Amino acid sequence: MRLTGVELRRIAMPLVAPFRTSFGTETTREVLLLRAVTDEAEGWGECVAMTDPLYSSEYVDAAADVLRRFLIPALGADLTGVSVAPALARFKGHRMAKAALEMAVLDAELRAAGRSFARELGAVHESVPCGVSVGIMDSIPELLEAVGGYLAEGYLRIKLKIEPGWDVAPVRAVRESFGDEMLLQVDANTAYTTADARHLAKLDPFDLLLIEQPLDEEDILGHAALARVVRTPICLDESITSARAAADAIRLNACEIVNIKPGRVGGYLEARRIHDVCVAHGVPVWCGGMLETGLGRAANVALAALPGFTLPGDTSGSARYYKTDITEPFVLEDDGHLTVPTGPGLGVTPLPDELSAVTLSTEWITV
Ligand code: OSB
Ligand code: MG
Repeated sequence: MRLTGVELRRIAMPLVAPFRTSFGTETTREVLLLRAVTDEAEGWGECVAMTDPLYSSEYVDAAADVLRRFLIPALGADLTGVSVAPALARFKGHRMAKAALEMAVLDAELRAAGRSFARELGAVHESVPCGVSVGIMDSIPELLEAVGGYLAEGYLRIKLKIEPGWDVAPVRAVRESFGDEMLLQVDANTAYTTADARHLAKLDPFDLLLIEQPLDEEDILGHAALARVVRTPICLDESITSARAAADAIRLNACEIVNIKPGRVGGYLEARRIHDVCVAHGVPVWCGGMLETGLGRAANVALAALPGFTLPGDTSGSARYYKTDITEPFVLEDDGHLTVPTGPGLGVTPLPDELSAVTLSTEWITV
């Protein structure tokens, strides 16, 4: 396949409600989209880097810069999806930028061949069970109302964002209000230290599925030490930057469960390798999210249909974040599942009017 060039497009999508985590509050999702133009088809990539480097070191302006100056020029005209990562390997880091480029090229290749992401990745399910990530709120009544609303919509698992000062009380309130049957987990986004181990053990009585990334992303041994004090299974998100990092964390007993986010690990192909490593070790995985538009959501839902994804992911419907998506929206079925797209490539395409309504700028990079 011959690559002609790549369009970088900045969009700004207003959120239906502010989304607060331990690292900040989002009201608008700024996204960098890529459109890879080849002689056979066009493909779309979505970069999950956020406006500020608060979740990881990456941020959207840096992703655009590294793509424009280094990554796109390094591709060469003749390529396929699997050739992207090796061509970019000598550039350190910038996994979210690399993932977006690989996604766009892979999408072009699969659209041209009439194959879906799901089939290409090895999906074995036609639909996937969905959870929802619930931000930090100003009060417990407000939280209970939000959780009640999501349960009424059919979400099968609730994830509460936590931080020091918003942990045991909201978890207790949600557990007591909605019962022992509900699948419930928490995500700290690195907000604690090993000195908080005894405090985090106070979450044990609430039968959480997992606690996600309590400590710093580099603190693998700290998570292993914490795992010896808390009974709730530890799941890593930020720390898992590659299949090798996943294998190391598992070997060091730093996690019992892994959150897989393709952007964080450099692409869907590396995400599949993490899935394979985890399956080989008997470690359950689930698909994380980064407030994706319908493009990234389509690919995530395909990934989540692989056999090792045995826990519901943060693969919510489009309406969780956006009143209007840039593709046909993903809508939760009554049973709390999303249908895995089966069309060529991502199986969804941006709607021209919706896309132009949120576009801030475009830039064409010739290869
Ligand atoms: O830690 O999983 C996270 C959103 C942005 C950055 C990091 C995280 C999240 C979420 C929401 O928890 C996931 C989603 O619903 O897309
Ligand atoms: Mg997380």
